[in-house]
Amino acid sequence: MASTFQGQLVCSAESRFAIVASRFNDLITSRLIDGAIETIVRHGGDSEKIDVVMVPGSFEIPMAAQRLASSGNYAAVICVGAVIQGSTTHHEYINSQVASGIMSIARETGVPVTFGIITCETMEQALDRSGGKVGNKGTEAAMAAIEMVSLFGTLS
Ligand code: INI
Repeated sequence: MASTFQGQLVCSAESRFAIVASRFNDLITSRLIDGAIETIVRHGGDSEKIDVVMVPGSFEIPMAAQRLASSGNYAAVICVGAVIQGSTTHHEYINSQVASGIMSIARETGVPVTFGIITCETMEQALDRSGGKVGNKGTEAAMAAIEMVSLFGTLS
């Protein structure tokens, strides 16, 4: 009989979470931060145990996430940002570094580090994905963090 392991969307009030957020496009990232906090609290977390760490832009998110994940102080690190395509290829450099940076940190530290970065073409698409008609990437990233913390709890 196979054993199946999966996390629950329940978090302990003892768990400490970090949210790393970019100030760039803060109209969007403030909505992602709100979504992430609301989700943690709705699933049993304590708002007093959530630290929000602001960085200048999405490019800087992995640097702060690395520091937080390796501190040993957090059950998970939730990254939120918004990279909106401009008239240059600047966004492509940011996107590739941020996605692979976040995955490397999670692998190196063993701490769940989740990806709540909106990558899109227009501000309208970003609004849709930050609490508008296509959901909220901050909420999604917080749910993934809660589930991974719970899953790792069952595997250790
Ligand atoms: N940072 C973002 O978070 N989103 C963007 O859309 C963006 N664009 O398009 O320029 C952006 N740029 C800043 C970048 O993340 C760094 O902060 C900057 O390059 C300094 O390292």
